Amino acid sequence: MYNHSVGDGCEKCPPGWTKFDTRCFQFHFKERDWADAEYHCTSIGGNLASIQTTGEYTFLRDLIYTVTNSHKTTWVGGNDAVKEGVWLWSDGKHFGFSGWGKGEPSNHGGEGCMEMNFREKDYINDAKCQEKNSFVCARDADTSALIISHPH
Ligand SMILES: [Ca+2]
Ligand SMILES: [Ca+2]
Repeated sequence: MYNHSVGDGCEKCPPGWTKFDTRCFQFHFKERDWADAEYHCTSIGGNLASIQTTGEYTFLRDLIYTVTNSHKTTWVGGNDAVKEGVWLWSDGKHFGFSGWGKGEPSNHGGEGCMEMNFREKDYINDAKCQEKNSFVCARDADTSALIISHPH
């Protein structure tokens, strides 16, 4: 099943991924620590999701709610595990995010990984990377199909 939205190009997502803007997203219910979650995402051609816009954040909230029927706490791709206070996205995109929950990132007890829906709230938190959460992967939509099926 491909999600093909009119007006945003011809990029497609593989089966099981949901398209938003130019990327494809996939929620994983199985709880893993942050590194194992990122490793799993790379094994299927993506990374843990970065959050580039408030629109993407809202989309992710909705996606998680649709899949789990709750605002389940979920890993996304931000971390400052390499260097305290220097937040990076695991997909290499520039980290310009500022939508943290109040008082976060708190680095409480050495927290280094980003989770959304902290305590099922509309709240982005830094948590200990060893904790196990569901997670959401993202990858670029496939533009090769564009060349084959939609020459222009
Ligand atoms: Ca930290
Ligand atoms: Ca925190």
